[in-house]
Amino acid sequence: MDWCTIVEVAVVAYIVLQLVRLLFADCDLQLQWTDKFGRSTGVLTRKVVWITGASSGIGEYLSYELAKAGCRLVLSARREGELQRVKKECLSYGTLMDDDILVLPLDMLKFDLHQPAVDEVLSRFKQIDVLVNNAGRSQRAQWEKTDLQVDRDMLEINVLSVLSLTKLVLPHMLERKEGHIVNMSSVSGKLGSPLSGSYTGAKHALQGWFDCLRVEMFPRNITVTNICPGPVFSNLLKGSFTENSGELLGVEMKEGEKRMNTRRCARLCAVAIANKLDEVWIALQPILLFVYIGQYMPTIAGWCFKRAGVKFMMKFREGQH
Ligand SMILES: NC(=O)c1ccc[n+]([C@@H]2O[C@H](COP(=O)([O-])OP(=O)(O)OC[C@H]3O[C@@H](n4cnc5c(N)ncnc54)[C@H](OP(=O)(O)O)[C@@H]3O)[C@@H](O)[C@H]2O)c1
Ligand SMILES: *[C@@H]1O[C@H](CO)[C@@H](O)[C@H](O)[C@H]1NC(C)=O
Ligand SMILES: *[C@H]1O[C@H](CO)[C@@H](O)[C@H](O)[C@H]1NC(C)=O
Repeated sequence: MDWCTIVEVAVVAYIVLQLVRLLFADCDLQLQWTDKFGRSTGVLTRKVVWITGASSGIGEYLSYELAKAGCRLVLSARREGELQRVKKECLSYGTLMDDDILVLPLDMLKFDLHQPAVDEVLSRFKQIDVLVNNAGRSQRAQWEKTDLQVDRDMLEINVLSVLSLTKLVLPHMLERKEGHIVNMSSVSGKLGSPLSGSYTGAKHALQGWFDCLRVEMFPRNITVTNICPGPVFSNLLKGSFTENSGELLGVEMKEGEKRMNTRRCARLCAVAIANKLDEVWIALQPILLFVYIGQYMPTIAGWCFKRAGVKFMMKFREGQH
């Protein structure tokens, strides 16, 4: 065999190996590698992490992962009782003292309360190392029936409230010359998800805002991470928007549905944060494959998704395959 053939065989073997890895993965290949060989979440010990939407779902379980890693935590959401429950569970791991966890009720839609909240965190801990913008609401609605007010409300909660809080925390991070902003985007921030027009639009917007921020902040030692989960068990569908303004979807996710386990998703989020990755995708197959095809072969993906149709796509989103 000459050198050319050896190189060709090596390249083909490498591609096949990556494809096989991908077929069995529940997250993008960089994150999968980092989970096994990257820095442990222990590097986050004693860091001050502020999580919005910590009373339920991904935010709740991320709080548990970070408590195990010994992070000092600020837990925010609207329901104080639920936040106290999460705090109790965090304390049960024995890594934190009562003083290390601040329960800070905050309605993200009350923009004028953002500055007092930031002040309270800083007066308590003197620093904010990581802000996790996780609070958010999803949607099920037909595009043409969606009230414009729903689009407005979606932008308020999933984009503008996040921008507002981030802008108030950034000056502190810039002053310290270190900091980490984490955005909970979605697979819908990468692909057009049928029956979630306003949600998909809002997550795409967030993605654009943060991709820009990342480049501006790099020389100033501030990291920006976008996390894009696919379907994960949580209470997301209970509080989702519909087509009509002011209405809640009120759907419970059921156990038999094919969605990622919340704990696993939170674990991968923690790895992404500890290793300061720019963007991660966390999803079961075949959604993960859809994201890869959408990113690397957009023309082929566009052709396929249109023809697959709404019903077919929704089967995967609702975990009914
Ligand atoms: N689960 C999935 O399949 C999935 C997939 C992709 C992306 N995501 C994203 O992950 C994030 C977390 O969602 P989840 O699935 O964990 O849903 P979840 O269980 O419904 O949690 C949402 C959290 O956001 C908080 N929240 C909602 N409105 C708020 C407001 N106005 N002010 C303050 N907090 C508010 C809720 O707390 P209170 O009700 O106590 O305020 C709750 O803690 C969202 O950004 C979502 O878009 C989820
Ligand atoms: C950048 O931030 C990291 C922590 O995120 C810190 O350890 C390091 O000292 C900072 N570097 C500079 C130059 O400030
Ligand atoms: C996170 O999302 C907010 C808006 O939702 C955006 O302003 C911000 O730039 C994003 N941050 C990053 C680092 O992507």
